[in-house]
Amino acid sequence: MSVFSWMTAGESHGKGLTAVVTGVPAGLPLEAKDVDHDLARRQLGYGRGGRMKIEQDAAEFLSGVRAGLALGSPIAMWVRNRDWENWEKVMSPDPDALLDKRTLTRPRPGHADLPGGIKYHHTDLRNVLERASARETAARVAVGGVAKRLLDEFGVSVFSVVTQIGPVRADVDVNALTDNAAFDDSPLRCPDKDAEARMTECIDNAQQHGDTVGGVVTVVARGVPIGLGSHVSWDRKLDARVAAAMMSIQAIKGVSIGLGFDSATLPGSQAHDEIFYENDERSFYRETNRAGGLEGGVTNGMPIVAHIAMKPLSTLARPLRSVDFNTKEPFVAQKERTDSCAVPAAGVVGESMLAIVLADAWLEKFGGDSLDEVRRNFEGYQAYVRDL
Ligand code: EPS
Repeated sequence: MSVFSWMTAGESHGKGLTAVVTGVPAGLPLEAKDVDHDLARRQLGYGRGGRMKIEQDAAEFLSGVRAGLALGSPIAMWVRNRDWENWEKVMSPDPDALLDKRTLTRPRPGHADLPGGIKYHHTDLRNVLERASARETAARVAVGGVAKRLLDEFGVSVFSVVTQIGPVRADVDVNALTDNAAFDDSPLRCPDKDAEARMTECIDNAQQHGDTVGGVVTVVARGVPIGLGSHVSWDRKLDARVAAAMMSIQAIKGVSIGLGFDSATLPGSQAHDEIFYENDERSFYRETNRAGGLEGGVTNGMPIVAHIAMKPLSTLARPLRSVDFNTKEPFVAQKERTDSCAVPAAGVVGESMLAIVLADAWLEKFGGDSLDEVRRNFEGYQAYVRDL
């Protein structure tokens, strides 16, 4: 069971999104701006569609925080959907909601529409779309903001970079990056400007053809101590927990850590990180990071490096073939307003998921009811590691 546990609720065109987080130590400084910064970053990126012009995401704390400090009680956050005003009659919880308007009966290949509709006995597939939508990631980013705030107290930073859009790969030394600042303002959050120009062309081209495009994001956490996660059981292995968290993000189809799939092509002599020792602050250290910061499910003190592959979004302006759910007649899938590329946004969501997994592992190892207690536990352990 997670120490830092959380859940989200909310539909894409409902009133808004709710997130509840438990296990946050009392005394953690927390303000809406800590969360809002990433909510705004998640809305950016070249290739986003009309919806992002409507929304201006901001979180309101409904409980668990007083005078800028966490109380130790469950934290509830609320992110309003501004688009609700356009959907109020259709999405109303009241029995007189307009159920015959804006129905979805032609499932989009790649979305949860068809399997979700069959599983839950829905005939209007909007009932699936509304929760499967990546709108839910705004609530995850709010939770990630809380997790990042905790990690920040201990000098851990989490950031991401777009390394591929469609077939265009960037040349980026991810181990040399230290934060988001250098590229957060660029259209695709990519430090390789030549590649970024070709990436935007790739998105334009897809858009012109009514198509969508995916890509790869690399998410990095720096300042992570040795010893988070564990080798002792499958469900405590931190690499597995990172992979599951990343895979749970809408439209993510692949996750790898460090050299990932490339390590399968290399001899052992080139796939691992040799061990060195200095009798100073560093103690045991590495000069390479092929493992992406994780060995045997345990952090090894190097940055965590996770790559996530996003498929092209499944709502297409020029839709694929499908079958009407009710009449069983062949049709093209339903057209819905959509983004043509949301890879930079997925990077911000990936940061949130990595921060959440790390906050959980952090509290598992150094946990206490108050921030002071967590700090004492952490500092005691760090002193032991330094003295090795
Ligand atoms: C999404 C479809 C689009 C995106 C949405 C995810 O929404 P709409 O159908 O309202 O145009 O904009 O993403 C968000 C709303 C968001 O906040 O990221 C989908 O089908 O997953």
